Amino acid sequence: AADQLRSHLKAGEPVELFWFSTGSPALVEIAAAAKPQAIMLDAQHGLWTREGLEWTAGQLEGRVPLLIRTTDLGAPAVTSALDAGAIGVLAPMVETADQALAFVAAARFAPEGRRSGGGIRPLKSDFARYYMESRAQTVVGVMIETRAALENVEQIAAVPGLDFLFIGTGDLALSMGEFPVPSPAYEAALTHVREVAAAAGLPCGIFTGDEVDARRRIKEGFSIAVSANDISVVAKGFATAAPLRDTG
Ligand code: 3PY
Ligand code: MG
Repeated sequence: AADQLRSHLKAGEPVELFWFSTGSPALVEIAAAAKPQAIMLDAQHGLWTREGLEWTAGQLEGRVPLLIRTTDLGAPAVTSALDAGAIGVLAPMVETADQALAFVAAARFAPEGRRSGGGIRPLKSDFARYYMESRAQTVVGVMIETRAALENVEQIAAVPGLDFLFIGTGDLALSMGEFPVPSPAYEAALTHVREVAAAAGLPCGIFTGDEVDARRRIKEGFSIAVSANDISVVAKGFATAAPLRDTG
């Protein structure tokens, strides 16, 4: 599953993600039956505990590639995500090349980086094999979602060992003063990030709210988009049950 995701990204083929914030391994299990191309657990804003990451990664192992958006840029956040069994990590709020460089180093074992070896899942059978596979397959992305990141996006995209950029549309709009009603300057910024990524040979992802939005962005040339997130799907599902109460 892991090598598939990496080769999709390398070939510039689109990847549609399911995104999870509620911290529920059960919801992920239900959603995985729909066979998404990859799953993202949001440890930054979501309710994921370390055990939740661990159990969820366990049930997806070998079936669906798992990515984790880390709580922050620190090495402990990266370590707990990858030790749990994620095959890739996404860094929130990266604003400089130095931050991206440190994040990549935390996610990759030596000689490429300085990731610490350990964790229940990596050690459970054959750590030598895990080490080799991780070096070949781990994917590392950073989010471009502030004004400062936009200013530094060329330097960030040039960081060695980076596999993709990913635009946080909500935070970017907030940071640019383009929320809640974005102007053409905001759309131009999205295009600019995508073009900078392409020039650096990197795929560019973007946060989207649903399948329609995801397809539209992929048509524009984005490589990764979010076709469903658990909060919206569950809210929409329950909303359809509400009118029944009015008929009684
Ligand atoms: C954003 O839109 O800012 C994100 O980080 C995606 O949740
Ligand atoms: Mg964000």
